[in-house]
Amino acid sequence: MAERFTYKDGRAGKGGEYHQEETGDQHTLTTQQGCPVADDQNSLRAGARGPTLMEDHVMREKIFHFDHERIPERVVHARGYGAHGYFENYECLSDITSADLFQRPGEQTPVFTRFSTVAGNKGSFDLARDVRGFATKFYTKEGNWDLVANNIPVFFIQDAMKFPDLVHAAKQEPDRAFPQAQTAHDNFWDFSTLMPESMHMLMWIMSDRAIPRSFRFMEGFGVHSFRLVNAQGEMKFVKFHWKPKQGLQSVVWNEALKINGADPDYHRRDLWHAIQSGDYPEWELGLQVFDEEFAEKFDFDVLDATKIIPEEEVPVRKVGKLVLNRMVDNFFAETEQVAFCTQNIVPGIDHSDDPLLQGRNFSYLDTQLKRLGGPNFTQIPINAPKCPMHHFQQDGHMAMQNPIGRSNYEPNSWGDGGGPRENPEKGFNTYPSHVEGDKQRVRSETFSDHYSQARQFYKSQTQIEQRHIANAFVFELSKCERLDIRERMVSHLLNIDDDLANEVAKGLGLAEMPEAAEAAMPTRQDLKESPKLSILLNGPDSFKGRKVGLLLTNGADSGIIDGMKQAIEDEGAEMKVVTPTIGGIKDSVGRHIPADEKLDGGPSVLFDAVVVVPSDDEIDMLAKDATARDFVNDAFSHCKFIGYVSQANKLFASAGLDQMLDKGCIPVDDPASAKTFIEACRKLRYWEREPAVDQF
Ligand code: HDE
Repeated sequence: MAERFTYKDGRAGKGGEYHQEETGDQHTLTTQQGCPVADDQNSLRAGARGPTLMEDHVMREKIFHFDHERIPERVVHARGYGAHGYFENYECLSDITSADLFQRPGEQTPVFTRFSTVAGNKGSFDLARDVRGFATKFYTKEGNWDLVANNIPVFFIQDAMKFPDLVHAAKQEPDRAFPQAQTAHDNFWDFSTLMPESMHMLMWIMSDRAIPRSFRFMEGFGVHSFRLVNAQGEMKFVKFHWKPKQGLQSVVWNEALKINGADPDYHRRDLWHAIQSGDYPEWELGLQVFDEEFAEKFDFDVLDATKIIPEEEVPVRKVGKLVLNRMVDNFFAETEQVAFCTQNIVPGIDHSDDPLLQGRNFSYLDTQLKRLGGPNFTQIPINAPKCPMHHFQQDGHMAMQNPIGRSNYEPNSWGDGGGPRENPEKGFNTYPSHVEGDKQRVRSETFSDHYSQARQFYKSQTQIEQRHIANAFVFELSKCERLDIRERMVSHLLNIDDDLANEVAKGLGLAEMPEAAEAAMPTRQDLKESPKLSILLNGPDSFKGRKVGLLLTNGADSGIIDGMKQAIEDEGAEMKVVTPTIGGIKDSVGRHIPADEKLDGGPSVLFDAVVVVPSDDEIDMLAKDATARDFVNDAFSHCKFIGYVSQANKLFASAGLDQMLDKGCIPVDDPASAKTFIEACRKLRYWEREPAVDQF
């Protein structure tokens, strides 16, 4: 079919049989039926001030279509952001899997990745305290493989049967329809404290993992054990990991609250901006491969999605990299309509009997039927495989790819050999694992340790991170109206770590310490710490890809601006100029420096580090300005590195910081010190400051 016109970049436009050359027109507005529109401003009326006529097919069609623009949002993970890219193999993995995409070193497979928050509605803010989805569709030569992952390696529940309850409890409460995009309310904590299996996950979502600096700086985890099967039919279990090459980074909670006000699209904007400016984010695909023998002897059940296998016990083998390098052309068509599904797997990869995974295999397809309106959503370009397809599935709503010819059943004897036919060699074969047992509704005894890994996670964190976890529990539980729910959580924490329980009890002002919760199994004290679970121990030691906000006034020293710009660029970071008005400033040599943000639209929470360069002439004004004071106060209390020239001392004094300046506040009066400043920023935050600014 010929397209009526193409866009400048060669994409096909809307249209049918005719080329634009034939119609000679690609500018005239038309209806969906292709009828040229003469007037798009006025509906058809009987008289200039009379009623609109039913006959107005142009207006009726326009409003009819608008009325039906929305489709149901995802029941969870509604707010998401996606990008295209590729996955490239480092090596051939034929020893462990026959999956075609893993056979040839250097080969690239196209992918689409969608990141998301879980609880909030589509229009909610990005920096909710929440799990992040990290779903990737690999368009392989043997069909689509979807790795539908999260940025946390465990889950709240062990059996899919509890998923609706979990999601109901986490989302806004049904009578009042708030709070939006947050777990800080009674229903969530009521449910989770009644479900001890959620304890390990609660530690993760109370940690800084739940407030990532951006999608670019977080890990991804397939969560469940999957299977890899090689050409000889040998099976190994595997856990999938994504490791960000940019390093791990999170924000602090007070910062997250403020970012949500300053830029609710903070994560979206970050990904958009990085990709559009050619700074393509990369993740390495890591495999934790283990066999049945390991599974038998491991401390926990590898089918229990509330458990990890520490990387120190089964190292992560990095087998390739994911590069995201192209934003979508149209958000709705791609990011909104993409349909990930755990049941989309390819020969060489298989499911395990994890009861959560088994439930997921039903849920995704089911929910997508409703969301996308019929069984043919696999024909939407973002969902369609890029490999050849031959099947006899037909008809249904919006069927776009319709078979030609007479045969629509298999076997048949029409045409050349009567194909397509099944192919036992090439086709997907389920791994023939041996299972037997009575049909019953039970939970395996091997799933009953709910506290040991929660403790291991907590113990593996640095002191700063441990304090963030305690603070997060206190914040969330302080939003619960019911005292008994707050107490119940502390009773669980007593089974995890006494110090943590005490900190939280103190933070909540509990009059008495409750009894420890009854535990199905005692908490193991002997699990080794796993440093890989800490964000701070796995930082990038680089400031690449980060942003520095330069607060400038008229007359700011040109040498310092230039030196800083150079040092920032040399590091692969980015400089953003913040000035009192959006018109920018004139620096000390009269040069116009354009602004990226006006001061009140560019608070310091939007930057990884800040530099304050006022002039003698304008420092008094700046020191009186409440927004400027917030700028430095927030940067300071969020433990950011602050570069400053001596004029800024007046601003620090009016912000009440002059007596508190520490080694994270670095004078940059000498242009050569810009380099030292940026080198210091590689630590990302000056955490040593935190005890001084966090008193409760
Ligand atoms: Fe999901 N999940 N999930 N989930 N999930 C959905 O599918 C579900 C779970 C994850 O960007 C839904 O198309 C059940 C774990 C991501 O489009 C739904 C259970 C993990 C996304 C669904 C889980 C995930 C979803 C909603 C427990 C990490 C967003 C819309 C048995 C490994 C994908 C949709 C995207 C989305 C069901 C648990 C990741 C309702 C029943 C564990 C990243 O089908």
